[in-house]
Amino acid sequence: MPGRILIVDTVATNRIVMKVKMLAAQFRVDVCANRKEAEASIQDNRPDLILVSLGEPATELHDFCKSLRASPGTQSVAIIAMGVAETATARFAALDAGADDVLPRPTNDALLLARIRSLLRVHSTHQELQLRDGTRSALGFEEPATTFETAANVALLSAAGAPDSVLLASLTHGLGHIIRSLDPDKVLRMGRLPPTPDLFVVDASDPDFLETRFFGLVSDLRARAETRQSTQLIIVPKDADEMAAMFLDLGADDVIPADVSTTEIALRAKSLIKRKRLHDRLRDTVRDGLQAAVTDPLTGLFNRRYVDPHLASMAHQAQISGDVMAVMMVDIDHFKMINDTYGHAAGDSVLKQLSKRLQGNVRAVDLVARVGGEEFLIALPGTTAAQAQSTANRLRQLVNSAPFDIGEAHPKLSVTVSVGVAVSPTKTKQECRPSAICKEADAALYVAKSAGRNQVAMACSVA
Ligand code: GH3
Ligand code: MG
Repeated sequence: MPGRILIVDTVATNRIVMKVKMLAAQFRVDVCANRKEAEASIQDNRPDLILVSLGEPATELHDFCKSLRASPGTQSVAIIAMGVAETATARFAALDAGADDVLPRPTNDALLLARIRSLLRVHSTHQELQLRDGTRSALGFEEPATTFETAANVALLSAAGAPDSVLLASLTHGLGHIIRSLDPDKVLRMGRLPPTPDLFVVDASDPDFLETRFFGLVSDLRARAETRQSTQLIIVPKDADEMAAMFLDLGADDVIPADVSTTEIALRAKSLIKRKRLHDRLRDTVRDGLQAAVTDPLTGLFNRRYVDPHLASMAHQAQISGDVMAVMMVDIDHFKMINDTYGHAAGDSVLKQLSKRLQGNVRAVDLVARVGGEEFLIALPGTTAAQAQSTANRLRQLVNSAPFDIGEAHPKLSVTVSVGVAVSPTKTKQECRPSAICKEADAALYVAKSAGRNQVAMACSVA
């Protein structure tokens, strides 16, 4: 995983040693001796992660972290603070200012590198989600309304089955959420854990316990579709750096030794939940935005924007397999009259019901899309002209056979459709251009309309 690391250290030998380590691990490295230099360097080359040690007074470090977090350009950059005084208060203050982790000196190299890899993973996920969100905005979709924040779901998994009561109490108090205590073996056996926890706190601090059992648990939670996006905070025994590194490489988001204060554990849990929520929100926004981009809000069918690339890939498949594909254009007859006579709402209701009838009576592989006001396109892969003609007639009769409900104020309404059908060229003709097939289907629809409506017409090339 390539990444750009900025080393900020007031001590020259520390800078050199750290630079050698980072270069050996294949990272791109920038080095600065103080905050001012660092700020200039960040302007030129934004790092993915900052390894910072600014000595005393600690306020310099805190101010630096806070300013990075406050700026939109650097708020997601990972920060590891080093050389922080080894007291609970000093560690807490650095984390509270915005550092992602505080590592003591001298550092265990395996742990430091595992920590960096883990933070870079999160950083790149964040960047990717932001990028996609940017694309969503660029496509012109509105910002989503901010939703009400519900209580987080936290699960505590403890080796001994029964949770450490002090830890449970401090998490409950510190997070203000209800914590579910679960048996790790049961979690491994269970297929589902509704509701899916936002955060798993795994208490692996009992030194008598088999760590491999927890390694399996962490990677299993990371691999399952249901819990893949949940965050994981692992509590390991004191001085178990190799174990901590292993957990991070298996996908844990945060690993802390058991001797840190319970307030620090709660603070770290809180920031993991916050990050998970932010990522969930970005993911939902992107998904909803993309969905909105390709669907018609009235009928829920795909729209024209979706049809073009879909037809292109269908045509490509048809060419490879030598199969034919068919395209139908379906248009409601005298729809304007429905609107004029019964109102626009009645027209909308017909459009919705008709969409359901069409969608419910084709195969799962067929695509039904609304491509105009009262015009629908149906693409049918692997379908010959004869099969398409009979499907078109079946759909036409299905519309005509049962009247449409347009509200209590009006009697049920009989509706008819006209259909134009075209198919792709057969194998011998080779090229299959979707736009040409659609054009032929359009022309056939025109023929069906001219011939009196409520009928199916085949394109000239297949008639
Ligand atoms: P033809 O049999 O030749 O297809 O005639 P038509 O009346 O169906 O076609 P025309 O193109 O003259 O009129 C289509 C009408 O569809 C006009 C337009 O106001 C209406 N329309 C387009 N989109 C919507 C919509 O979303 N809801 C409603 N209720 N009406 C729509
Ligand atoms: Mg019409």
